[in-house]
Amino acid sequence: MSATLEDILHSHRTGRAVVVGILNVTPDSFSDGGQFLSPPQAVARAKAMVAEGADVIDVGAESTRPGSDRLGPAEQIARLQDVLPAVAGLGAAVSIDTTSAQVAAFALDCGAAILNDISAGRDDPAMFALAARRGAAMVLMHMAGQPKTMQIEPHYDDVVVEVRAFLAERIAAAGAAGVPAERLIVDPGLGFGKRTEHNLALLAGLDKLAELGRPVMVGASRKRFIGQWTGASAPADRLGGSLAACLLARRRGATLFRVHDVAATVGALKTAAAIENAQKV
Ligand code: HH2
Repeated sequence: MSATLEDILHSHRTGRAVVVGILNVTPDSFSDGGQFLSPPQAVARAKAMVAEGADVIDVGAESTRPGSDRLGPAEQIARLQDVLPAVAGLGAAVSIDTTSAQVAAFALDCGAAILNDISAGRDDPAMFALAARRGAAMVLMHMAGQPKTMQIEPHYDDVVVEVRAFLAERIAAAGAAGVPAERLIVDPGLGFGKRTEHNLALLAGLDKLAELGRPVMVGASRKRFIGQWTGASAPADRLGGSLAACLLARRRGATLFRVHDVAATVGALKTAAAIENAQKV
């Protein structure tokens, strides 16, 4: 059974693992660009991920890979309009990966329940007001800079302390705009203005982000740093590292896992849970 929105928003208390399947309706995403740009392919992909056990389908129409240019709301909506209504009818919660309140409002009208904003409400001042008005849940992600330039010499004195302070400040900003903390999920934004050592420190320090009292989402899936130890240059070859990151993130308190490989992730999480809950015999 897919998790309900309330299950998702309570997952940090119950420990329920929530698998978020990525649906990139884009020609240029770093891992699967162009594979799901046509609406029938996108909807088929969403159906397959739900059958594999995804609790949430995170739909995005704009790639935010390092070096990417931003895409306007009208272009995003054009890519989404024949996809979102069908995906919203599949039984999993739908999240919209956008920083535009106009795109987010369109997605909510189509049945989405979660706004996944990689700018944490900074790109578009109307985003928090929309979430407040419509009672939507929201993912607040940390990003240093903008996708175009974020990988040029990222620097932190203490990445875990700084990301945590940023997320705390954004939770407060959301609250001031009328979005209650109970509707929020936080995300360290792996790969968004971070070098490998920053990504590793954040994965190792997720318990410090969990102390914010909100569910923590982690998106390590197939990212470049994941290929570093195996030499896997093709994103699709980074499954082993993606699963390792996911299981260790869970150990440190993350409960939402944003992934490309849903079946493998569900299997890994279930196996790890069985081992952790093993009885003495
Ligand atoms: N990563 C990407 C996009 N959106 N949202 C959250 N909350 N957390 C993430 O880590 C995250 C995200 C990048 O991955 P992907 O969507 O596969 O690639 P692209 O941006 O090239 O479409």
